[in-house]
Amino acid sequence: MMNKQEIAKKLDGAAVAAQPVEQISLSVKFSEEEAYDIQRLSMEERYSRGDNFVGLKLGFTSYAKMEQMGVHDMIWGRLTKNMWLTNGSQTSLSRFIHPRAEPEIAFLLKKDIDREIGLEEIPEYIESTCAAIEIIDSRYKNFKFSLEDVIADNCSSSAFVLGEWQALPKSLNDLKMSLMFNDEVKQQDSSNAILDNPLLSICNASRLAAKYNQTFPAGSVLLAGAATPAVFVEPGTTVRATVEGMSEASVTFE
Ligand code: OOG
Ligand code: MG
Repeated sequence: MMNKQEIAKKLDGAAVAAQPVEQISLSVKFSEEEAYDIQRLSMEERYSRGDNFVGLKLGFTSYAKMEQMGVHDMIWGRLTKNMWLTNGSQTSLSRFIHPRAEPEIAFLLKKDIDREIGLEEIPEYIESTCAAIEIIDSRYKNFKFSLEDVIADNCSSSAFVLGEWQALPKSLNDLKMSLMFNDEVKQQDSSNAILDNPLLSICNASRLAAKYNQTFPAGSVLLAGAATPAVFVEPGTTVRATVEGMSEASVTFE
């Protein structure tokens, strides 16, 4: 029977080698709380190699994502410096197992979040916003997992790209969001798909910060979660995420 540290090392090893592993929950039962411990331990492996925490991501904040993956609870994971790809850059598919792209909205924190905050407090905490691409790459075979499995696996996060930061508008509702592969629209929905209001992702992140006794420091990036289902990336694809009124995020896979 593997302990939490062993599971963390196994998942970290799968990410480093870009080789998938069996779903952990098929052989070991563990709780949601234990899953977050495993996530923290596996991220500590990365930090010990010189990588750094730069922010957090929420997952399953839209029905489209919940339905696609069969998981119906909001989750959160950690983003690191090595996951951050320069907007407009090229990256090699070989560092991933079976990457999928999703269109998101990102926020930049201007003040530490260490307690639950309400919608009316958001301008005090958020510096700016932008369009984003998240590249998810489950370390599990066939992208199959339970809620606990995916939390332990840092919520499938593997890379992200940010468009240009811009001032936070009063509302982020009713904005058309698209995911494009080489100018072909692969997915499209309204920003309302994210929690009915993408700004609520900030309140939800603050609730999680309070629940897990975490501080999300000023300067952190927050990914609000995908508005649409994720799409497998193929070689030779320029992936673009657009949010109406914002500059796009793009990355090319070789
Ligand atoms: C889990 C990550 C979900 C999102 O934006 O909803 C996520 C997965 O789908 O593998 O990042
Ligand atoms: Mg995502």
